[in-house]
Amino acid sequence: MQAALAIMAAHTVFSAAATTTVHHSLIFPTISSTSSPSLPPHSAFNGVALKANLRPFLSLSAATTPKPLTVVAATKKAVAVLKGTSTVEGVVTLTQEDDGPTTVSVRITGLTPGEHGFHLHQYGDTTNGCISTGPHFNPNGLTHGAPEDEIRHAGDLGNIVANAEGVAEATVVDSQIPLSGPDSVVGRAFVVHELADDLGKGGHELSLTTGNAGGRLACGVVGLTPL
Ligand SMILES: [Cu+2]
Ligand SMILES: [Zn+2]
Repeated sequence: MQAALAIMAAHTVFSAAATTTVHHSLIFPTISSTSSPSLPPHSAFNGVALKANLRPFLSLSAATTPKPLTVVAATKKAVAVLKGTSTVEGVVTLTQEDDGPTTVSVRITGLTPGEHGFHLHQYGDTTNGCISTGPHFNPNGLTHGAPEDEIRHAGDLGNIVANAEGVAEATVVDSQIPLSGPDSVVGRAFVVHELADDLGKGGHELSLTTGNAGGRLACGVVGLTPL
């Protein structure tokens, strides 16, 4: 406490010299009521109050930094509910053990029989329908490909196949779509397309960006779910 007061006092001098503090007194109007009579008058003290408030916050976040590193070794689970403007809809669940591959279980109904491109797109933003989910999730800046290709978007999960009833069920295991870390797909979106994804090999002008998979039938944002 003595040390903290000493630091505050030190900042008092600095702040009083360096800043005008009209805004501070508006932001922290209650702080000055706790001021000790020995501290300088309002304008200088309120500058200190701002810094004194920031310091504990910063040291708190520094103290908690190691914690996520230990929590990483665990099962993670997420889900996406896909909807669109048509009757196409579905549910996608994702599970990942530790830093292993992610298992994606897909069930989508209302499709035309046959292949449909299936991707993770960059944004979990559906404010303008599936269009606002942006391009394929591509953290490494590569061109479009098949899931088994070395050169692919992380979001390239290939095709799912609908049966005669329009139901597509699949289980995909992929190592480029983790549920935590800098390339986490939580908060991004799955999209199922009108047409087959040509996996970058169709020779169409869109083959190397979208696989020429046509319109976006349904999409859903990936969110965390209980284990
Ligand atoms: Cu797509
Ligand atoms: Zn792609």
